[in-house]
Amino acid sequence: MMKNLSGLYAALATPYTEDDAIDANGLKSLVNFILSHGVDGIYVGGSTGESLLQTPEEREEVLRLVAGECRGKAPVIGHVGALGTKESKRLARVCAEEGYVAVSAIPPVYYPHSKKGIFTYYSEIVGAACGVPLIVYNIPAMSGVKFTLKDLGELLSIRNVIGVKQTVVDMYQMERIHRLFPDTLLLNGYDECFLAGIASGAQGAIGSTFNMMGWRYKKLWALFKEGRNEEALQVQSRCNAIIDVLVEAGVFPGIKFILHRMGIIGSPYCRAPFTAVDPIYHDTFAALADGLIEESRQVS
Ligand code: MN9
Repeated sequence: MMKNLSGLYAALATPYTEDDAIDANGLKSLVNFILSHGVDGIYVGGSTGESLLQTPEEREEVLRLVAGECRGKAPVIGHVGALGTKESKRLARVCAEEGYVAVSAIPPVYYPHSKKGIFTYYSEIVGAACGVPLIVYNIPAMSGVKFTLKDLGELLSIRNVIGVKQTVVDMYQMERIHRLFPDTLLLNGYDECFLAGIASGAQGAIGSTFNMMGWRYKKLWALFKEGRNEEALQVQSRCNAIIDVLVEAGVFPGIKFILHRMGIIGSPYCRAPFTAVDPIYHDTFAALADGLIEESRQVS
């Protein structure tokens, strides 16, 4: 059951209109661009989607809009993690109504909760998801919550918790999850570690840079499966040369700047307190965007 959710999912960016509302047209355009270039599905409302900067109503709106656009075309995973269980449960119900194949959640952030509190949060989300399975979003660098292997094992023993979005550079932990919990759907979270992740047992990935160059990861994965590892590494290195600049300039504003320049979304802005890309990066990003749009035409 879990293995059939393996694949590449874009961690969808959320475009906004000039007056800071959810841009429904931008979302549709972005979803269709992504799906026409080799990505299998969409991960909605995660870190890249800036969900924690949106009101609960806006998060619901995005979940519904994207589900509507993907219906009959591609599977969607809905991120429902929030500061409080109540909001997460509400969003999990929305995902169930809208036909999401899975829900996913960061641990509850800001307040330091006991492990028991965190496990109960996940159990309650699963309970609200009406049978839709859950993928734990393990991202200690941003959530501040470090799961040990034992913790992950405990979470995975909750009924209907089927997988982990493993956004951790420690490939030893990736390999151990794969080895010790072989039935787990294990999805790589850092695009710059994609090759290392799939080599360590990940059965797919969720990535922010799949918004703008998903086809490269599809190619990389195919090369890996064929045992052409040096060529796979070359593709990874080409991706990472871009990710290096994104990390320096700010990943999410950088991705949106590029998507805007590619003509896929109508405005490049992220929600405050994110700041716009510093002008010193504009030329570099513009050149990258022009190269990527050209490359995308060759693959579609
Ligand atoms: O969803 C993304 N995680 C975060 C996955 O942004 C926290 C990644 O795709 C990263 O943005 C990317 C750059 O570090 O690997």
